[in-house]
Amino acid sequence: MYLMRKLTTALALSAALTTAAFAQDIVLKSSDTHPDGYPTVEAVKYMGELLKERSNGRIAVEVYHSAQLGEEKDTIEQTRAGVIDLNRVSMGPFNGLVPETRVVSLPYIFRSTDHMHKVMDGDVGQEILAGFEPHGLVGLAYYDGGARSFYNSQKPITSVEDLKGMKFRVMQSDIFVDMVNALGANAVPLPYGEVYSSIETGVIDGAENNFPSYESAKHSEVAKHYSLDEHLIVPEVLVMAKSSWDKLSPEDQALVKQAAKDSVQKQRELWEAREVESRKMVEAAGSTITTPDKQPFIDAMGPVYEKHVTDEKLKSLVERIRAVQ
Ligand code: GTR
Repeated sequence: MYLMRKLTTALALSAALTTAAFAQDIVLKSSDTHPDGYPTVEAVKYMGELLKERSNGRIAVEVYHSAQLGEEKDTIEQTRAGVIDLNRVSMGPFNGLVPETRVVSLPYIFRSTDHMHKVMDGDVGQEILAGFEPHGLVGLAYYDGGARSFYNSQKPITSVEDLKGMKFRVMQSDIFVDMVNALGANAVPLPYGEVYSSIETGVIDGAENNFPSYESAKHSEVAKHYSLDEHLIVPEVLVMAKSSWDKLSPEDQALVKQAAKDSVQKQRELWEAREVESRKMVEAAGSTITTPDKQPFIDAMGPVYEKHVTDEKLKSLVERIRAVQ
């Protein structure tokens, strides 16, 4: 009898635990190419903390940093397939899939980070986020990715002329290929994870990125000449698999959306600090920074706009972005 009672209690207890584990716990798997501690990684972790707290522990986010789930283009496909729930990616690799992302990938489209914030926090930003939906994704929020500039292993760049004939890695998008070609250099589209060894072995002369990426991916070890031409300000985006989103109740969808939104300010603060810190680190480690006159770089972008800004939707987006003060 005693044994029976003990057994029944044990069974009841394990059933309760199982129900709790299966019915209540939602674990969202999230991907990022950057290492632990990077502002985007920390922002998604923070979003996870908010979600856990606000859902009384029912919803958790697990961040797989350092490209553990693959390079960005592959993780985008895995997210569309619902294998990955959340993905923090640059807008660049979306250019072939989501036409709305092309406008923010145009060189010098934003005058400053402040201008970018105003645009992305407003109607245009919302419209671009909505552009992900027909492609199996839900756009949740934008993060900062600073300004991208060229760096290389060969020589300091002080003018557009210095770029002539050099080979630079770009993210996998036709816009970036044409951007580099318009500057008289040669573009090599490659996944992020292949940049270091490609510079080291001389397959390419350099790449282009912001200070935190240049520093954290250690590209600064193999390409010591950084030129602050700031040709791209491409926002980062946090997307969710549409299939994972659809599995959530409307209440949980609202929680996810709000937590993503609330992580934006946190990311911006972390980003601002990391930009300064990374710049100091690379300078201390021997990188030299030149500041070429930007105007000739801007002037050289005419053909890129002529080729890529052809349909009415994109034209009007460009105009609306430029009109934001
Ligand atoms: C970084 C960005 C990454 C990735 C990388 C790249 O600035 O945060 O998402 O796109 O650039 O150049 O591939």
